[in-house]
Amino acid sequence: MSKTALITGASSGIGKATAELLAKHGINLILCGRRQERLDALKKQLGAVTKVETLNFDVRDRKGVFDAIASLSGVFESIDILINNAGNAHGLDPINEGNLDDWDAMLDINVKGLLYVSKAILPQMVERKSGHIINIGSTAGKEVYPKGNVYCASKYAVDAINQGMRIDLNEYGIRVGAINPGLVETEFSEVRFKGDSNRAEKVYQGYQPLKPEDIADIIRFVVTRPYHVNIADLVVMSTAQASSTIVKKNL
Ligand code: NDP
Ligand code: 8X3
Repeated sequence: MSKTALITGASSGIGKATAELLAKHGINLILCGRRQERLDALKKQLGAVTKVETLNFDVRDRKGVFDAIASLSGVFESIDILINNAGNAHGLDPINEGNLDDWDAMLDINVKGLLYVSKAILPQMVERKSGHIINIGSTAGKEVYPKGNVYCASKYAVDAINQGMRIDLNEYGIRVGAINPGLVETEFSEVRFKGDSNRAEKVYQGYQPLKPEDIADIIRFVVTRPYHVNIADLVVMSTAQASSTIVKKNL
């Protein structure tokens, strides 16, 4: 029987590329995000290949998260794979100049949102004693970089939650692992720099960054391993990148 995966942040970047690839593997998809028109377009595109449902909620909205997940029925009710991907950086400022709304957004979305979605889905996985959770962390959750402060803190939190989930869910046979990408060219920098496209483009100029499809391919690898194999924590960077701050240009 086909598995069902719920992907948060499926309207763009890594989440969208993952949906496109998992569809080719016949995995039923629950695509989540706030931009319904994008989710609808993706559903139309992938609906010919696999079964697709969309859920529109802001991961910050605790009730919205639980109501949306409770509304699922049929093949979408039982979720085998949860991909906690929704998230962004907001701003890039020294901590003394940080914007409080940016800090709230990053902690509420990247940390609390991931927890809300997980809490809404975990009871069914625990009940069935099966499931696979993939948390999208970041190299920013492994190494703090200048002005990264609160975004890095949110991704260090994802690292801790990933470890905590794996420990607490071990007795239920639920697989938990994180994928921690370096620089991936998506809408991430557009969001970080609040629509300043010039500044966003510069982040990915002069070297070959990762593509969202590269991360999707790793997620595909992770979810297609035999049950006894759990990829617990994986860091992946562009060959041009050696650390958060060392990127070889014109490689
Ligand atoms: P994108 O900006 O392309 O995608 C972000 C996704 O998150 C969108 O689908 C967006 O959907 C969703 N999202 C954002 N805020 C919310 C919210 N409040 N509620 C629900 N959904 C939300 O960025 P990426 O694909 O690059 O980012 C995906 C993940 O990868 C993030 O967790 C990011 O931190 C992580 N990452 C990214 C890296 C990069 O260099 N790009 C590197 C390392 C990690 P919508 O706006 O429709 O709600
Ligand atoms: C995204 C990668 O280096 O921009 O998590 O923080 S970075």
